[in-house]
Amino acid sequence: MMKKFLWSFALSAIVLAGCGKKEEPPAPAPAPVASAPAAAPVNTEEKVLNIYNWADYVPEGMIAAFEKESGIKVNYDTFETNEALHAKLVAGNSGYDIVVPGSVFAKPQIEGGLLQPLDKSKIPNLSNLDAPIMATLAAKTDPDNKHLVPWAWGFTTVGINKTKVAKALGKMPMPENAWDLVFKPEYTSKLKSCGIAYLDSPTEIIPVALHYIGKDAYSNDPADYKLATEMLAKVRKDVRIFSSTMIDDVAGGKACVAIGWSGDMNIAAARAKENKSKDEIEALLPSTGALIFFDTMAITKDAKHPNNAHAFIDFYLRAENAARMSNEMNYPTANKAGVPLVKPEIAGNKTIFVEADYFAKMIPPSSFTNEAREAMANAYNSFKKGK
Ligand code: N2P
Repeated sequence: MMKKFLWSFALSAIVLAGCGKKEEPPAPAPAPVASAPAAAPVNTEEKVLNIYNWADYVPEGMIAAFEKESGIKVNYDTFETNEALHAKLVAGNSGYDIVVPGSVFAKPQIEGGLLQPLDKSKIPNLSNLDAPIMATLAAKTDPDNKHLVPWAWGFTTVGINKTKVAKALGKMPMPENAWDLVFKPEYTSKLKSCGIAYLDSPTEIIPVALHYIGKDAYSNDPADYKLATEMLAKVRKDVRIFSSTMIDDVAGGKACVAIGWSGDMNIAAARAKENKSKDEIEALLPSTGALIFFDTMAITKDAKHPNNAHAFIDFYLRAENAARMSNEMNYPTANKAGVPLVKPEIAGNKTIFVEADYFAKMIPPSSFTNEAREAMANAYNSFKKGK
């Protein structure tokens, strides 16, 4: 009888831990020695979690569901660029527990000690992640996958309002390489009438410009930056918006062509439909390839709520939550267990989950040295100013 009771107690403790619940098993009976026994670790953190993520990246209700189940109050803030997040982390005391840098920035952040290693024993759902993706992340960015857990991946590409672009181009056919629409004066001079928008971030635009002129998107060579800047200068007068609200700008008709993110362009397409617009919006797959990005969750080195952070990471890694992200935000998940739960129309959308043939053409993320980041910021700022 006693034996059976103990067994079921142990099992329920394991099950509770697996559910990410906060209950702790009662302390074991004191051992018959004079010194006090070591206390079982207790989560003494206040029930708060501060998250800083990209805008338009979390399905509606997901944070509320976590709060309800865990009793942890989440403060959820958003940013628009890797630069904005990076500046906060470098300054220190950001107040955030979980941040979601692109892997290109996460690497220097790990090396700079801005992120803390994960306690993997608190994240059993790590086993849901796609092993080849994790191996790539380990090889290129985060040795032994110590710090980073994928939120989503996607790519930077050209998005268009097909209807408006066709009108603005008139007799001119669509180019074979969609990057021409945003970088080639023959096209930009026509499309400026319906609005060209670029993401407002050096590390989004300069790598794409480098790729367009046939250079390494993550080049460290100042001569390459000079060439990219010269190319960009030719289209500067045609660019109307440097956007940090790209979904609205494209869905609302302020821009007909954009350098934007794949999922956001798909969200814009869906939003335009909801708004009963007759215009058709589309993310394109440029013939020379688009730039892949990987956004990763990490815990800041000075996080005040690391236990709560681990609990949230494990919650997000449940197959059904990962699938909801893909279904609602239009970004592919790196959660293998979640993939079968993705709706067929999302899984089958070639501009969300790209096909193997196109994937092979895409430019994988690398990382920026501090010097390269600085060179990009300079190149971008002079481009933006038009000088
Ligand atoms: C947020 C998309 C972020 C993608 N909607 C760029 N890392």
